[in-house]
Amino acid sequence: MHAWYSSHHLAHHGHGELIGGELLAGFELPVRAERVRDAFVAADLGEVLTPADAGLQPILAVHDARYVAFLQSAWAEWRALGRTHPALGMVWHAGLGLPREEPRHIEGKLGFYSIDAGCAIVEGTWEAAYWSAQCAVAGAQSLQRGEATALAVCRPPGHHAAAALMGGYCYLNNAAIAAQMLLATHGPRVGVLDIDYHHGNGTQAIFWQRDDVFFTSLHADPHDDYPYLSGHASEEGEGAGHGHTLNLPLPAGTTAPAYLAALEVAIDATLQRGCRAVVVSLGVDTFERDPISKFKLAMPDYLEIGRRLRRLRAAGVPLLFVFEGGYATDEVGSNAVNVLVGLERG
Ligand code: SP5
Ligand code: ZN
Repeated sequence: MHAWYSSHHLAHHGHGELIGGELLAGFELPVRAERVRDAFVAADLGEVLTPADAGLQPILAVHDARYVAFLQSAWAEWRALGRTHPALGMVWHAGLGLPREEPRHIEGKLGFYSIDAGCAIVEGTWEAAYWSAQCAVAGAQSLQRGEATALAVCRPPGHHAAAALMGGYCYLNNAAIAAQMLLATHGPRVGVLDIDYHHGNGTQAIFWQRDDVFFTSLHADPHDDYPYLSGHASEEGEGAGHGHTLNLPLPAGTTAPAYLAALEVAIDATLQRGCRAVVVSLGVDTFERDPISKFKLAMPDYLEIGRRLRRLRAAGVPLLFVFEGGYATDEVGSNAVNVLVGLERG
């Protein structure tokens, strides 16, 4: 198996985060992706490769062109105001139900293109987000060449980003970009299995009205945790997409037995829908010592998650793992890679 990694992610750093009303040092740190890459090497699972530049096309197949242009120019526009600190919006559109026109002022744009205050923009944010997406693109291409498994060591993560919205540390939806690509070779239906602790609201929104991508997510009950506004079991997709979204919210304090039972439900549904490739949004913020989460998975549980995923492999379904959340920096690498070890070695 190959892991796709780009050191460009290091350019996205030095920003804080609004936590409980205070601007504090953020949790989404560069060391996270370094740890995942290092653990992949240490586990001797395969080669770490640097993605080629596939350009904007695969990104624009999922994201609005004006949103992408905003991400590219946001830092320069912020700097033009004389500011050198990270850019963070303070004005939210928040569904007034009125017509939406793109603001010209950067303060307006930051809000217009955000679901929350979780996405500060620094000088290297676009560079990092672009290459994070390129890792996912290269991972999708691995599967398109016939490989059974690949890992995209994406950072920043992606599953909270929608077609024209950033949020929750995410700018470009790496998993959605990969799933969209895989439709061309593995259609008519591709799955996204999101096992990050948080609901993959951006991915859900992107595929909400579509029947060609089946989205299923295990996550904290939105009554307990971020993103609060979505992730209920009652959300099943709309129009042609009805029945192609499956949410499995779990309570605070969830441990392996309940988690693995929900994972089996998600795997069953993915097979039942006839998905011919699956993108796994691999967040390991379900870990018991994760600093922002309330699930209680232990290190060996990640091996077991991988073992359970063997059922997809046995059905001939290739798997692309796309790194998402996981903030316990000492264990994030081994937890993420243990999923792959469980899959490969049982
Ligand atoms: C990709 C991903 O995992 N994004 C997560 C975004 C979560 N944003 C909300 C963070 C709230 C942190 N609460 C901290 C409680 C510390 N005790
Ligand atoms: Zn998360």
